Amino acid sequence: MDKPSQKERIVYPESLGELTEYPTDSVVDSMSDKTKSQRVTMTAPLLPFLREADLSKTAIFSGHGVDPDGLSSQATMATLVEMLGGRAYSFYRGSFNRPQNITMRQVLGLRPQHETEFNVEDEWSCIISVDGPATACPTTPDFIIDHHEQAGDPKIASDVRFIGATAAIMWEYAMEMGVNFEDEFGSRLATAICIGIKTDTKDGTVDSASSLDYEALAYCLSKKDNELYKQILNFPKPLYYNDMFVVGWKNKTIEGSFLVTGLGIIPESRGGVVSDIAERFSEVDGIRTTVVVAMVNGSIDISVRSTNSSLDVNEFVRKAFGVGGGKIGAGRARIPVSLFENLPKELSLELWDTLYKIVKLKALAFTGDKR
Ligand SMILES: [Mn+2]
Repeated sequence: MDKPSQKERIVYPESLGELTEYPTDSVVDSMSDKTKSQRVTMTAPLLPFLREADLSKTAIFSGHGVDPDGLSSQATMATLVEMLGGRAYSFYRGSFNRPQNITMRQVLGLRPQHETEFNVEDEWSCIISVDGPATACPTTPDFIIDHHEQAGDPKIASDVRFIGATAAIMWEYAMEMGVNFEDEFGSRLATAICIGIKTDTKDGTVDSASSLDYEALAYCLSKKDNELYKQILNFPKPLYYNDMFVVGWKNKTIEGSFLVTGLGIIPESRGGVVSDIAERFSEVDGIRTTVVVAMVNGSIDISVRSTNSSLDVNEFVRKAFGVGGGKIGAGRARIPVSLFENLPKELSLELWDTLYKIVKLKALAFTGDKR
């Protein structure tokens, strides 16, 4: 199949003109019934291209870190690739440093490899990016299926819709391909998709959640393996979680509705706790924005959570810390400083003290007028 034109690459209903994004529910609601039915027939627009592509050795990449939406999107895409006669290999970035992701991997038998295992020299026939910035792929992907805004075009075609979860888009492809969700394999896949959509849409509460998210979630809930699902939802919380909560709570500084705290020096394998604590502390009565900082493997890791709708978290993170970014309500900055690695303990602790003071100062200075 010839490379599709730019117009084919960007998916939108004809009637909406040059919209480059998939209609969100508010747009869909304002459409006439005729337009709505056009939208319904426009499912899985990349399937014809995938059918034509050489999928014999396909690499599937996802986001900067490991998360349930990325894992389930990769698992669904891998299933489609195999159904189309190809072989799929999934690669993750970052690390499995969250206990729920570790449980999900184990319970569902997922086997993604770290991106360092990917060798561009191996003859890959196809590269697919799902649920993450495609520009982070080691090479320009052939296909992009995503709900994140993308900075560049793929080689062949993309399907980017600004909805709650990539897993919901992938579910649509799976339905179109006739994936059997009734057998053991299918119910495991449905379980993965459930966790992906639940997590990214925060149980349907994020503003970007769309009817496709709800439809996919409802369907997959009815097909899931309930035992596995419960195991993942009720994942065992490691002991260090409570230790870290205590450390974070003891170290906190509250100014107005801002809470800033530091967790000290922690290993990469526990790095996921930083954003979990930010999330938990921002639920405290009277607190609207939480900044949690830790030194994780020689990097300064800062996580921000906010329920303050007047605070632009992306702007806050960039202005306060000079790097990183965010989306509505959540942000992160990770400042790698190789100089800080493998220091004698005493020096590490001194360094941590100073760094924490600096982060606190910057965070509170910027937010002084927005308490
Ligand atoms: Mn996602």
